[in-house]
Amino acid sequence: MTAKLQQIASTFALDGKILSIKPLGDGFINDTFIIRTEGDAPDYILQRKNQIVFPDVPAMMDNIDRVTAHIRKRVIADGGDPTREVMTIIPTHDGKFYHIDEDGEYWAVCVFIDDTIAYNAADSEELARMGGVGIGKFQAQLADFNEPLAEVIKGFHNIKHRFVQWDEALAQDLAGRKASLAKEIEWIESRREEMLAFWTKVESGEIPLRVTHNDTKINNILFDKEGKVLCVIDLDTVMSAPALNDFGDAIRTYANTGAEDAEDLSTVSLSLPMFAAYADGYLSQRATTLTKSELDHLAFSARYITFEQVLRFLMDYINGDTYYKIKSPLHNLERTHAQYALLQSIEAQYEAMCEVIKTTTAKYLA
Ligand code: GN1
Ligand code: MG
Repeated sequence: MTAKLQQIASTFALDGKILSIKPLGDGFINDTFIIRTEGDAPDYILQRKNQIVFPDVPAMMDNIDRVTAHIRKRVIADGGDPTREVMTIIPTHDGKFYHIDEDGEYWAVCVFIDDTIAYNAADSEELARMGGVGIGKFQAQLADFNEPLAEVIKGFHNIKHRFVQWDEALAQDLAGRKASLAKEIEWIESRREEMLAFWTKVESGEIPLRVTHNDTKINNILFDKEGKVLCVIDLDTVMSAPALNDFGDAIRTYANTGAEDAEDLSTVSLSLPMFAAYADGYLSQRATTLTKSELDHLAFSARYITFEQVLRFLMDYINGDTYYKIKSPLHNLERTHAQYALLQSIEAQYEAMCEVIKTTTAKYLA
């Protein structure tokens, strides 16, 4: 543990003496450490927030503070365990939810919830179903949260905004890679119209805004030993957005038979049984609340979010790898290809996915 990390950690109001601080996990955005403490005191997660991605960390932490306070009340009212079923963020000694170090870097701390499992991939339909229940419940807990939330990342899942960034990236061609990417660029361009057409339904209000997580990939959820969702973590991107984002982004990970960055593309496809299992769990919590238009676009949301992810990985490659952390020079291009293989598999099974949503919705509306 470096003296610097120790000094940063000590600005937060932690219980117990710090034993060690070590790197944890492999997030694409922030740097994450685990603080182990002595005796009965909880352990903690310390994160250096990525300022390129999150330009207003105080506003982000304020979102998280208010949203977790709201969920905590609901958990208590339902007789749950507020120390385990919602994230607890820890203030500094002077009462802020972030610390700025001498280099101008932002840090935040939350309690580490032990005896939980985080998965990088769903390994059974039961787990996928439980994941769907968890995100459905999370959205339900926030259904009556009516305060405005800061837009921590401008146009995060707004494809119209993503195309503005995309056009700019192509025009600038910062890394000089555009010429070698004709095929991949066509993947994006050929779907531009249908994706923008969907966004007009959000703009018109046909698809409502709700409080959503916006990054529901499977490793952002803590499961208990029985396979039930205990707590939804990584709340950095909680914002007002279409609820569909959370469904689509979950399908992108739970129902992918391969890895997000698989090099062997034959391993990548959408598993219809996993899709059906997640949809069943999610709709068990949400079918009676979502509008008809939302329900009608659930299957499409998997195409939408996966397409957006292809665009974002490719755009980062075109920009010279400035957003996502990469493990090798071609990593963003490999991610692009692997997510595109998933998108093609989703498109090929789209009618069957729509059928699944129809029958599952009918089951819960009956
Ligand atoms: C990032 O923070 P993390 O690693 O859970 C990204 C998501 C992407 C995901 C791709 C703030 O998620 O939007 O879908 O990588 N988060 C942000 O795996 O950009
Ligand atoms: Mg994460």
